[in-house]
Amino acid sequence: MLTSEQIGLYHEQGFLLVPGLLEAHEAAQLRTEAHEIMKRLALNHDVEATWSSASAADVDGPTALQHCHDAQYHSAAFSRLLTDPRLLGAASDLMGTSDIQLHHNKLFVKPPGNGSPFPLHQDWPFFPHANDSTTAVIVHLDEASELKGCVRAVSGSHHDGRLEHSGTSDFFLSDDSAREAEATTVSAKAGDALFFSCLTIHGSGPNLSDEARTTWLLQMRAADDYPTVDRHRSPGQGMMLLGTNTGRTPPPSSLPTTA
Ligand SMILES: O=C(O)CCC(=O)C(=O)O
Repeated sequence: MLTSEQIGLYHEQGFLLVPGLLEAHEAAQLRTEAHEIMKRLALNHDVEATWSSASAADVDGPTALQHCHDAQYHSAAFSRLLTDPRLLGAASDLMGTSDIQLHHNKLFVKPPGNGSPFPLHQDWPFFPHANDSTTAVIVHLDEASELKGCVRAVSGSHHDGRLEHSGTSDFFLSDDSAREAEATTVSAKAGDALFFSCLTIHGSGPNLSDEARTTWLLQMRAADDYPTVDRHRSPGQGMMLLGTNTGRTPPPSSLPTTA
């Protein structure tokens, strides 16, 4: 699915933007679904997901971030996306396995003008796994420029291994100021997919534009990896997205609740 150059770049950088993984019209349809889900949810739930540690120096007043976890329980369009062969073909090339499980997925809408930033972090503390195989893909459902608060990532940071994080529900890099200057912005178009490892330092800026930024984020793991802490359960976790189950995942109830 991917070229050897793309796979090599992923291993070098710890992230890879795959342009045009979805057609523009597919991204546009999913964007409409995402915004309709968010409107329905907002009638009944709090959809706010700004990190307690987020601070947006450039925004006057509070920032906002809408989220919806487990999007496949809200629209079948996202069930289909979960097993999209283009997405999983690329994931398989990058993860080096053809047996891939769902960890969780979520929609994010960063509203115009005051969309919340994400502080720099690695993903592993949110769901520690024995082999750190967990890999994310952000599918962009509309354009993500620097002004709209696109992702920023530190190239090569996955080679540093597990770094110390602060926080209890959201985990952010303890020593983020040293890494801020190293982060590069990864702007994307609708339909582009950004893959990154759970060890890659990343975050994103505030949305200062006049349009929402809309993304769907899928977290996957290799089927022969397993959680070491009972943290971040979600419905459908462990579902085979690609290949077959090698049967090692311990039940969450057998795991400690802290690392
Ligand atoms: O989509 C973004 O802006 C960043 C999301 C992110 O860093 C995360 O969910 O771990």
